[in-house]
Amino acid sequence: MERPTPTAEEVLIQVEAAGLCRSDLHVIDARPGDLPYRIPFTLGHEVAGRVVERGPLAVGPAVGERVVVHGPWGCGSCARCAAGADNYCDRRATLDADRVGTGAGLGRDGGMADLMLVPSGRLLVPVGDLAAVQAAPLSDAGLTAHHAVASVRHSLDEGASVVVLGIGGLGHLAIQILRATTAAQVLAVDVREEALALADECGAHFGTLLRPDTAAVLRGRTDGVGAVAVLDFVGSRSSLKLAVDVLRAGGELAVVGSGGGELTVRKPGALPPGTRISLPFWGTLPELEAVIALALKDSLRVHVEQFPLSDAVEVIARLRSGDVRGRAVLVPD
Ligand code: FEH
Ligand code: ZN
Ligand code: ZN
Repeated sequence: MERPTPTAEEVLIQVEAAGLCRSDLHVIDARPGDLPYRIPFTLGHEVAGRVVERGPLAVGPAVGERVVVHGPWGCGSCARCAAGADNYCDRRATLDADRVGTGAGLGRDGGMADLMLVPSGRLLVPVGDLAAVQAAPLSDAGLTAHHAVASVRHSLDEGASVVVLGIGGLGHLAIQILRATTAAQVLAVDVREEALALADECGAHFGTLLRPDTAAVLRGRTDGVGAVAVLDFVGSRSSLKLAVDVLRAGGELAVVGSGGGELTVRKPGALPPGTRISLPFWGTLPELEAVIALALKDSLRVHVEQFPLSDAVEVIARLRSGDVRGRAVLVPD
């Protein structure tokens, strides 16, 4: 690729690490035209690096600063973007219609590369001496997990129990964020023994495999009342059914995973009375700053499997087959 030249407010960063996300698989597998992106473009929406050149109108970190990129790129001027909530940009539909891309590695050239152009320095967060392979996953996996916890935090009073479904790149960080910022009892569920071992390392109070009696097992850990919140990082038919079966009345379900599952919302119906459902997406710039701050005070550690960028195709295959523990991160050769 040609070396990009930053103009106006743009900033060029030397990529030091780019995380691989399940959403990358959805982008790769999408039928032409399914996504609002012009192809080809470079993947990588979970990026850390160093500022190497700034356009004449650039703001934010200076040349030489090590940063992480806020990956959802909105219009930059609506009320949501002005507050750093590009993930909920008010003009998303227009941006999609114009096929200008929704962010780094999502219709715009991303960080599975040596260099990457960022539209504005406002999208960069300094990471101090945090290792790049730790910082990069925090910009998506960490930020999305933090945003999901924030969506249910108001329910997490003393004695509350939270179920975390899916202990992968996001789930293992959600466990750590819950333990670092709430007093909730954290109950972890996955289909792989090694994921439960990771849950335990991250501080889950209890972990169990997904089985026919898992709902009863989890209710048993809540004195029968159920979990006041469920964070579903899988989003499959079976994970959503388990969520409904373990939710306490008046509880919160945050569906983060894009596993293709569906829920019927009807009264009367299967959902407990008072259930609140959210579909949190990525996170805001202020939340990314909070996530980096948690990591800098050693309250958040990403379990990383690091690979050279040149092995990207093989690593994508490993992620697809469930053969990645924690988060896969690619480092330019
Ligand atoms: C990115 C783009 C589209 C859908 C979902 C995602 C998430 O990976 C962002 O956290
Ligand atoms: Zn992602
Ligand atoms: Zn906007």
